[in-house]
Amino acid sequence: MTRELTVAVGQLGPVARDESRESVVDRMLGLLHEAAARDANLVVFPELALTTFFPRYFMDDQADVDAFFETEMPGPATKPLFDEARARGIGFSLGFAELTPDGHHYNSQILVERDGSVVAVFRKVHIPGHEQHEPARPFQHLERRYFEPGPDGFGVWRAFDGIVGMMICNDRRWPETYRVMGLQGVELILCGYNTPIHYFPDPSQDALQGFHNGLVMQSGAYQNGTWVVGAAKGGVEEGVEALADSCIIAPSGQIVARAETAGDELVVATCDLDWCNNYKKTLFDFDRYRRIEHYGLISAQRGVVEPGMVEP
Ligand code: CDT
Repeated sequence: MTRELTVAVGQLGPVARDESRESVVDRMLGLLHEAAARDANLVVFPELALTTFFPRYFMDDQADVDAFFETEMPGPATKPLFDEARARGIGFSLGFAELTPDGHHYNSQILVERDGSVVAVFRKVHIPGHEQHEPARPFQHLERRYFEPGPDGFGVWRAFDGIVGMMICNDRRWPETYRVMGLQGVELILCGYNTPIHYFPDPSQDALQGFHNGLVMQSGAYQNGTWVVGAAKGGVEEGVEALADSCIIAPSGQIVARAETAGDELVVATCDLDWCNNYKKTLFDFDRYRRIEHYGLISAQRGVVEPGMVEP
């Protein structure tokens, strides 16, 4: 028995600040239909897919912020996506800003099975950027103002005949993200992202955005013997250029499919989940080779403590 799953990335190009959710969902439905025509089992859409990447704007009035958040999923604008996916027997994952009934704000990603049932909602753990308006920047990155870190960590779920996990954008840069899921046997990690090309704190990284994107996801895939799917919102959105380069990465670390444009585009690959075992049962047989007695600092300490320093 092989466990082959055909996975599609539904990469999105720019979403204008005044574009309605209904219009974005229409674009996503177009990609979903194309995915169904290509016999895909699952479509992965980007982080904060339903609106423009609003953390680039400083907003003082919480009502203006909350207008970018979803209070229900599905809601009136997103229900057609749920209905159409269920009708066609195709699953999907979608990034959205989540406002919970008790008032928490998360940067979230939902996973929906082929029968329309909700598998899980993951909440982004590593929240990048800054909290206050920084006028020197050409655009803001105020995720730390608008989102709380997800309290649930990196779970995995039995779905799509495999073991599936999620991470969102900045989470993909941290090796702990993959390893925590790897320790739960993850076989397929789904990641939506919005990555501006310009990184204000160190513009020397601008030219390396594509390299770093591949570097982190390919090494995370290889070192944990898992498929990794990266879904971008790319292109020039409200004057800010964002990385595209959506891709599907095998447990070998090889990119097997990649976006060719920075716009709405479907990227498809058939993923054999049994390929994971080539790595999980050999070089990265965790139970046989890991030396956890030497890894304590990773969860005991957050920042760097150099020799001679007292922990802050
Ligand atoms: N959305 C997101 O997490 N973006 C960050 C940008 C860099 S930090 C300002 C990323 O890690 O791609």
